[in-house]
Amino acid sequence: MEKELKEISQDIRKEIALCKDIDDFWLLHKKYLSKEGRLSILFQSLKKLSTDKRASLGSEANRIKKELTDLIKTKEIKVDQSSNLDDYFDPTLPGKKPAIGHIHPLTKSINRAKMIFEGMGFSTIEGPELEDEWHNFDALNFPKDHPAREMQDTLFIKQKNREKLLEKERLVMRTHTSPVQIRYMLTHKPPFRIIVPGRVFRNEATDASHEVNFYQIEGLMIDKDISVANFKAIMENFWQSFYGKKVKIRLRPSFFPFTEPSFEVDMSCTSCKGRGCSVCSKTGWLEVMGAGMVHPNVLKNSGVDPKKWQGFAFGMGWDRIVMMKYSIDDVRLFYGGDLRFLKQF
Ligand code: FA5
Repeated sequence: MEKELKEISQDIRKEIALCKDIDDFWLLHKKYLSKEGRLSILFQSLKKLSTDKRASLGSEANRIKKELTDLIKTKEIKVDQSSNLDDYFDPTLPGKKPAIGHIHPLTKSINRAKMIFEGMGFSTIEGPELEDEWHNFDALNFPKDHPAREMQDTLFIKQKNREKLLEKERLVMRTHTSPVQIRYMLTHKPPFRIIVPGRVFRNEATDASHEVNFYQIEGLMIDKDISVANFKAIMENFWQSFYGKKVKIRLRPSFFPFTEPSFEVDMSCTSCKGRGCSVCSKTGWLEVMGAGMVHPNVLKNSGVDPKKWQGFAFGMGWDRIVMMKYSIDDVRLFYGGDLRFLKQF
């Protein structure tokens, strides 16, 4: 019995070292100190001993039991404090609100524009931001070496022996979404009714209404008998749905190599209510889009017979359209990453 008492004492000490959490200690208690535990069984067998032996062995067994119980308790408290405090979960505390991002105002409003145009039978198409000169200029009837190519402040891509490359090999950051008209017409059969939202790039100085990269939404509608009247009707429908009210616009004759006739659309500046401010360069009007009837050369370059098909195209300066919706007084706010601005949408 003395031997067994010694063994129990050694076993407990070994097993304590392996205890990692409260559950392990609970099992240890059960194994040695509970009613059916090894120590309790040993105490029961003491009864069978002679009075003398029971007295000496009993007091030794009691001493070991106390020592082991204290040891387990001390270790148990240590493990409890070190391992479990961090994991402690108080269900009564109010929860932490997770930080959730939200859609950028330009993307959000592009999604709205897509819905409106899709309701009028337009499909949404995308094209590459890194474009070649042929699609960005030549196919759109920009004369070769003509200053019109420079009118869009092009960002040309550095390439080895660039001057020896063909137009289809020379790369630029697309200056407008119009090249996607060509890509679409070359690969589809008329009639066409598409919009092309996307980012465009220009090498120009920034101010309240000019950015180096900004968004455009291109539109193209080609059919047998489309006229400027159709353009006006589609745009009026769009403005009405997008702004939820009538907006004041004016059409000015203009020039684009890819449309004839061409015009530009100005909108009464909502930032200053037409009185004149930095957004509209003190004119009370902000140019929001270019448009016109698609030039026959552009249709020919895209494999479409201009004798059979005709229609209009437009390119909206999307940032400015959104600025007019929310009376935003600087286009650069869209790209500054200032959460105080972005959280308002
Ligand atoms: C074009 O880009 C033509 N591709 C539009 C077009 C398409 C005309 C189809 C005819 C047919 P423009 O360079 O004017 O045109 O740009 C169109 C619109 O983009 C402008 O009316 C203006 O609202 C916006 N825009 C132009 N430059 C900037 C800029 N730096 N920052 C923000 N918006 C700009």
